Amino acid sequence: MPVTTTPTRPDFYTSNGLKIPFTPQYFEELKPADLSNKEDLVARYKKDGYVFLKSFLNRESVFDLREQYMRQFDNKIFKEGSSPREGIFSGQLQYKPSEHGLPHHPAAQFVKNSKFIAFTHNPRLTAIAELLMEGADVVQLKRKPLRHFYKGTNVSSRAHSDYTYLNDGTDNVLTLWIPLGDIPMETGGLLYLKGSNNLDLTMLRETVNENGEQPADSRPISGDLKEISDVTGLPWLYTDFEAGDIMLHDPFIVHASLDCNTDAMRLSTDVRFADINGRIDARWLDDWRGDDGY
Ligand SMILES: O=C(O)CCC(=O)C(=O)O
Repeated sequence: MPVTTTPTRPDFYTSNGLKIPFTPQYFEELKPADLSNKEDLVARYKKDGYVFLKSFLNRESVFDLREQYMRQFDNKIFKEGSSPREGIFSGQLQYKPSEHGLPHHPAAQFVKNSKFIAFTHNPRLTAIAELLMEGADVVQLKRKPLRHFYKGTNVSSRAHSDYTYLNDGTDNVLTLWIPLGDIPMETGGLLYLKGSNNLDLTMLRETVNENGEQPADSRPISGDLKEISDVTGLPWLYTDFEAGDIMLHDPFIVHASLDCNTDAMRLSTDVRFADINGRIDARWLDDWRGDDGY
């Protein structure tokens, strides 16, 4: 069982190195849903664009997978006296963050590993996706990104909505975000912009870009989470994720991650389901690679 303590919060967090103050204006705590109340789950998903389920998966099975992944790396990346299962960073990188998921990188191999495939095909994951997609027959998309972030790199997921990346097919798609280990806020917790499932993203993009940022990749909205919150007046929903927790979200809600600032490395995957009767975006039919450009 995880040891739950009340964390001491800093004055601010960072995402991609940019500060966002930890105040009620910018942050609101995410509330878990009750798995036994199926009607409420479906209603919440429709209204809020997400459902948060605590301890949905077996904690040790999550750490088993974490260990399998971490064992592919040289011992030098692990802090002396720690185990690959814990995944505690020594401060010495084996691969640059920009190499993540390239064909020679362990992440690109791992998404084809039978243990990863078995984990992501857990029938309970399919069943909860089917429930929230209101009984649709669903297919799991083969492309399942694996994210691995380290302390001190200031690399995290910029604010985006999933449909931007899946827009050549049905929008009846659901994402399951699975932390592969404990991911409290300071390890790079995922954040959801409250109510952004109903937001006009075109306007938001224009406003944010007018305020200065002209990124090379136009798909993410911005790395500046404070600015997004200032522009929309919406707070970011947060929690300290524990191994076994899952998030389910629709393709429109805006989400982003904080920087990893702990020795514990931040590992997660995204598993997506689409309505089998819709057109499936062909870019998502093959294994994820860090350089596939999608
Ligand atoms: O794990 C993360 O940081 C977010 C991943 C994500 O949102 C995505 O792949 O769409």
